[in-house]
Amino acid sequence: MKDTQSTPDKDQVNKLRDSILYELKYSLGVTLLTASSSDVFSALALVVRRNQVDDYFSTQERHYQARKKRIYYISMEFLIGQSLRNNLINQGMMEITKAALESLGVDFEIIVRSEEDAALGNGGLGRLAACFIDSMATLDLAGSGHGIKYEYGLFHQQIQDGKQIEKPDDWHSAHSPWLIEHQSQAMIIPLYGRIEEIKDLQGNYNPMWMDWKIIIGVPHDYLVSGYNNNTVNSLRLYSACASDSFDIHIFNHGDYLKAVNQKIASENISKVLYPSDEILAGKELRLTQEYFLVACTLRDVMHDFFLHSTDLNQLPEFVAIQLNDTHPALAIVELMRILVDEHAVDWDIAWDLTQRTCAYTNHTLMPEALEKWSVNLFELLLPRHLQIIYEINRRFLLEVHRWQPERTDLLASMSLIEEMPEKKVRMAYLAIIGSHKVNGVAKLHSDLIKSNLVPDFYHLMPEKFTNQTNGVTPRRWIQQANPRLSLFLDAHLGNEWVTNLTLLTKLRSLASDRDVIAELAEIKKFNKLKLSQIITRQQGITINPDAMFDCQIKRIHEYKRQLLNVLYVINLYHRILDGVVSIAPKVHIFSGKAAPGYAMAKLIIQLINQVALKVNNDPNVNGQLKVVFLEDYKVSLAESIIPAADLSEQISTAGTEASGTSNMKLAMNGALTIGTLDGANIEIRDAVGHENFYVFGLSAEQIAEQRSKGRSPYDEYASNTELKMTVDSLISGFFHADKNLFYPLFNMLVNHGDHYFHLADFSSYCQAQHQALTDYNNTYNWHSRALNTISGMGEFSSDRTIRGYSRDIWGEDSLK
Ligand code: 26Q
Repeated sequence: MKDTQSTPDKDQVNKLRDSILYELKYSLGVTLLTASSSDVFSALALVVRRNQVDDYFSTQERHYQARKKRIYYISMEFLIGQSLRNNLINQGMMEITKAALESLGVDFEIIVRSEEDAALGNGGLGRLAACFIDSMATLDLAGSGHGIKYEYGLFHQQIQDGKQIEKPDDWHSAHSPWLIEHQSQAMIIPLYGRIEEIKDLQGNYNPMWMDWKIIIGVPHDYLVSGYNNNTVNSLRLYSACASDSFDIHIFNHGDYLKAVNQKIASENISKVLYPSDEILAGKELRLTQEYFLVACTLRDVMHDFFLHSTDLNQLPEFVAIQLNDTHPALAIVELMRILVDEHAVDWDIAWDLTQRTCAYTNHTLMPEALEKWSVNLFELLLPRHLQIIYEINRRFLLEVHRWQPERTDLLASMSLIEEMPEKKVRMAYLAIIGSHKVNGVAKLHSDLIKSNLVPDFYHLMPEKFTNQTNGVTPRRWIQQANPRLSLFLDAHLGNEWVTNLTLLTKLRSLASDRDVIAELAEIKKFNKLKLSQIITRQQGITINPDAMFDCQIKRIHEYKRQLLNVLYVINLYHRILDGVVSIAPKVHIFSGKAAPGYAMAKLIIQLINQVALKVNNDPNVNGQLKVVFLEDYKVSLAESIIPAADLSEQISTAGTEASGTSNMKLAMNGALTIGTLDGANIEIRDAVGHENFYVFGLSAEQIAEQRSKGRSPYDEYASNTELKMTVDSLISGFFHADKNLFYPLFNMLVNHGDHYFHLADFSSYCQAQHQALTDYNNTYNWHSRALNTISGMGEFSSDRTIRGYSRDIWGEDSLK
């Protein structure tokens, strides 16, 4: 069933309608009359999935026959969001479905919106993984995603009295129509236990891992359709359950409660996604999750490989394993264990095969975000893996010594084991030496990996280090999120832009065509109206759709500097009250979640909400300025905000944001950017034209210089009256009766070093903001620049990124 024309074929519509009714009746046990929206959603999703299944089998067969290299993208997070609309688009079923639902008297939009987001990720890293599997299918790569089927995804955020409250996200995965459970492919994963030091018949040291406990991994396939190409790949999500045989042992000894408790403990492994990003929670359960994912995936890898060959020397020809950050870095160790212990491969050969198979993507430069796991924890959980890590390290340090015999300091600084204050395994170092390629996610980031993060590793093995600038899928972020812009692009460029986004450059010739610009302005206006309705529904705030929509939507973090944005808002508010400025109406929109244990980030949310309360209700502001914090940021909400944005806030301290991806989504949808020279902002600015990007702030180099020579935030604060007045109002009782409430923010800025340079960048940020607001008054010019921005964004499709990975990391043949 595929759309071949714009008015869908009647027979096909009828067939689809009958299929929906069939699923309603026989899978869900309801009739159309008694069905809820979510029943209709499920029925439709089951029909769509049935179409995908046929294509899935033929794709797998075709890839197998072609002996394609298989890409295993391992990630602790896949932030999918909703799937129905995306699958309808990629499967070419959109028009037929709309017609079929209409014939049933059902509202298409209501059905599509009733789908719960699959929020199996925190933010950028997880959403990148979701964009990548879309692109791999669209490019017909034999590429699958491998992750955990968390029972609870990222928490729901509620705002009560301005404060973030977390609520569990039970996404009812057991009933998801998209997941196909494969009990019959359940796999056995050993954990805990001890090492028996024994020798084999030849007298060689042959340690045995004994007395382990068993966890069962059950794979679930979520099918991933390529765009309009009949390719269907899979995202395999593993869930953990207890093993019966293991339980029986305890049951037989009569300890029923202990047995049940152990069963619960095993099932806890896939219970919940850890909700922190960039700040680490060194918990045993998290390490167990990481190992569980890796162990399950590698069983699939070996199974698939042996379908092609029994010669393990061919492993790197048939398999590429991509590690999404260090979270799955144990894949390197597990692969070594499988090769050496289970297949008796010689260590050196096994190591060579492992390195040629694995590659590692780094997503962070911040030292506090680098994963390190206590050696004691390893010993308890994975004793054999710890031994293997020690052996990898021993050989590696010999190599370091041969390389720089004089530099004995390197033996400690480059060791996989950190000694002080507690013995820990440095996962990034393990990932680097066990991989043949290490990439950053934007040019600046990849340069900083080499110069700042791991310079010694770079000097020892320079050929390993590469860059793959992130991208996002235009199927979701333009076609699905912004259907009007999508039609506009179809009309002016033809439909090819969807898979060849560089065609957007052709728009440049239209940037002075008044009719075209008016059309684009109309689209933006429509999207802003829709968002205003959502804001009014959620917050009861009325918004002027002609106001400039200034959006900062991302996780709440000090380094992302939502606080800088609020400080500007406070300053603007004071200036409006003082009658210093009369501005074009403006709305500052914020959305994002803070890690539940991150007090400072939560306080920033509270500040935004208190400022919003004050500003929005102040009659003296006269509607010129509004502040909105939209609660429960998630993929589907992003799809509503992004098409409506006029200005995109990308204001992280230079050198801290690895890439950013919302910067790309917003710019492709015609927002101009205000931003620092950080992450992918630099490349975006070059691509869209410097005149369409409000740059401000210190460069990464200047930040590094100031960090090393020392600065005085107190002097910055005290010597700038505007800044002082703004920062002082945090503790004046102006925004909250409790003067002490925001003192920690004040204190961090003024007395505790302002680690992220809010104060240093404040003036230059205000100037850039002022310029943007002035420019916004020239409506025609603004929209013409928006068109130029869109036209420059072609290179930020994740299709381009995946082609880059194929060419530079997985081998060109993976694309054929
Ligand atoms: C690690 C160990 C224990 C618990 C949690 C974690 C953890 C979880 C998630 C650590 C980090 C993350 C997420 C990081 C992340 O999203 N990074 C972002 O990746 C994007 C895609 O490359 C970049 O665009 C962003 O710049 C980067 O911040």
